[in-house]
Amino acid sequence: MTRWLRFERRCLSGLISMAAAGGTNGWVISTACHVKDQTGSIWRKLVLQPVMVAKRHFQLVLIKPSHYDDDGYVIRWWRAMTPSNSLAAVYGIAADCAERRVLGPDVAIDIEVIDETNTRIDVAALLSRFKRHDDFGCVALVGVQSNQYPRALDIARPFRAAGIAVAMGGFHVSGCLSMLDGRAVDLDACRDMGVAIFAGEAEGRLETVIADVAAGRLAPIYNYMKDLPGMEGMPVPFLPKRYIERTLGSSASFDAGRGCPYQCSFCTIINVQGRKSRYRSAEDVEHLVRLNWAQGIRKFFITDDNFARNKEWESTFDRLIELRERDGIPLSLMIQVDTLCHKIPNFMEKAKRAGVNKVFIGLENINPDNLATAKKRQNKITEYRKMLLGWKKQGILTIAGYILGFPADTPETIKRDIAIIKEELPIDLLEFFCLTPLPGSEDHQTLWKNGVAMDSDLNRYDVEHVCTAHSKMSMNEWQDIYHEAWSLYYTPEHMKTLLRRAAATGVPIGNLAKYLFTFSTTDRLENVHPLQGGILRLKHPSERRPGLSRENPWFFWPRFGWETFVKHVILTGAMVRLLIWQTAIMYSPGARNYMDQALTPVSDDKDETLDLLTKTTGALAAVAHIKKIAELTGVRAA
Ligand code: B12
Ligand code: SF4
Repeated sequence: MTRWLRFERRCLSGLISMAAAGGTNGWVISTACHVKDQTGSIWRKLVLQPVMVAKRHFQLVLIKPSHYDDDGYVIRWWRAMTPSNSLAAVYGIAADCAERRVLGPDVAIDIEVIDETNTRIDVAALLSRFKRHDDFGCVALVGVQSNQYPRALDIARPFRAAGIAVAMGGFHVSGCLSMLDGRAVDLDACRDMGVAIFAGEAEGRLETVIADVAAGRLAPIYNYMKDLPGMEGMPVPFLPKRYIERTLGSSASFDAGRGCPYQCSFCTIINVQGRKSRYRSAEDVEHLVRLNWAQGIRKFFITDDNFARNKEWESTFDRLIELRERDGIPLSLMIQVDTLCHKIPNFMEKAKRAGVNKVFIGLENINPDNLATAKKRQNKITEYRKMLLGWKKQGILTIAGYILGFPADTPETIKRDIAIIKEELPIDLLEFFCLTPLPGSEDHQTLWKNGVAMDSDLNRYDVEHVCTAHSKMSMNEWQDIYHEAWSLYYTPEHMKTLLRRAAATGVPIGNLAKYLFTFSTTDRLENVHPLQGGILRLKHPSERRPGLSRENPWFFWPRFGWETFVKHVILTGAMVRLLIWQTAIMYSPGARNYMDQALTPVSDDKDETLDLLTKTTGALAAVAHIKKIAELTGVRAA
């Protein structure tokens, strides 16, 4: 039976749409899609099938693995910092399969979600659950990155030993199949264990995997790398509130698009998700916002690596603006953009109106020679101040990513560059990464083809550990300067300056103080990147990496308790200090008029004398190049 209904802005899910279609008691959606008619109206086409009482329940357990810390313990928190969009994306697709009863009208699909960064995996309970259902179902290891691959295999092991089907997807397997020979790096471990490898994206394909598991014919490999699906009308990322609440601030996530036109050599994304912009429609985005708002969730991390290059950025912002301004949904958004986004007319203004209050910028480095070696020529350091001041004008908090270990970097130049950034660039938060040959990137492929030594432990490919040699620094020097970078940037003096800049530019000062708290303490106290951080680190002796000795609980628990206590005393001190600074700055009489070099409006002549543009040969060349263009065209760079 087919039903059509005009796309209803307020419809929350397929089932509510069906009710609007005139009652569907006894029917479930078999397929659903959006179709536009000649008048531009959008219709939702529903193909219904009769519902039957489920005779069997297929168990689909979605697990997003974490990885091991330097002591070999799984990184897990009471509340993790950020939600997993990979889980939300796969859950959305799985829920759609369940709603459509893809295994037949009398087979239900029960979905369980485990994000290991905030939930301990109870293998015994899961195994007995499978047993209750005659082992009918599978474990899906979701969004597995290279650093999570060893842990993912360790999770798979007991399930495979019990004969449960296991499939794995995500950036490691997809990146390796896209750039390497199909066996590297360590993919044979999956084959040996009988874990199915899924490369590519699950939209439109997950039901094949589920059907194959149900029929007992799960293939060793599903490779869709050459066939990336369109995103319009596809099931949207979604997680029930009980899972979202396990992350700080109860923020949900979605990718409004995938693909990036640039060609940075360290990037895996372009080789996995492609360089063509694929996107969800504004209707899809509205649908997912309403689904979340219906469960009280209004904060979203839009995970597109570069939302500014999403071809539908404007229609997406326009729809979000409508939802916010017309329908009163108090949206709060974080987006990721490039350093040229300020050149897109209306982009920043619409971002503000749509509810963006945090923006992540891939700054990467301030030495043009470094950017050129990484093929990141689109990053123009001469534009950095204009772009950052543009965000400041909107009162939006900026977070910039900074990569350490490019060819021209040494500990001394890194220290100098961090000092220049603090003085001259109006960035709120800076986060550091080590340049890493991630499997799936061009850099990795080049080293791999040339037989250059790289760390064989994938657990360390978390962009925090040094994984290959550098021509100007020893590996130890590089690793040390990575950790030192955090304390060089987050000094008490600079944190006060950042709070003063926030008070002067309308950036929410309380919000900034919260982030300063996390960014200034996580690497130092927890030895992990803030993106992998959270509140209250949890550990269990049984979760130690195989091959490392299991610690005696009589030593383990007292030590763990003491470490936790000491850390929290230090954290309380840091929090109190930030609160005092924040309050003092907020109520100081001249707070709104604070001015420093970084906040000074761009004046091309004066900017030319900044250290940012004079301390490296690359910077001098960039300025000379701009002057030459200005002379030739008679126009100053906008
Ligand atoms: C948002 C994001 C985050 C968020 C959320 C994590 C998440 N995975 O959702 C946060 C901030 C927490 C984060 C942290 C980190 N991240 Co991150 N992150 C991203 C980003 C920008 C988007 C992720 C996303 O939503 N993708 C869209 C989803 C839908 O794609 P997907 O995961 O590939 O899933 C699809 C398919 O693979 C497939 N699929 C996936 N699993 C399965 C399973 C089965 C069974 C099947 C059938 C299909 C299937 O279907 C999905 C839907 O199509 C990616 C880059 C990117 N464009 O993906 C980097 C990326 C994944 N992150 C990366 C890294 C390194 C990290 C950190 C280690 C950094 C750090 N040191 O802190 C941490 C790790 C923390 C953690 N616990 O995951 C790297 C991984 C590189 C690699 N090859 O390993 C990436 C690729 C960025 C990069 N630098 O290249 N990250
Ligand atoms: S801009 Fe970002 S997503 Fe695009 S290629 Fe460069 S690193 Fe990758």
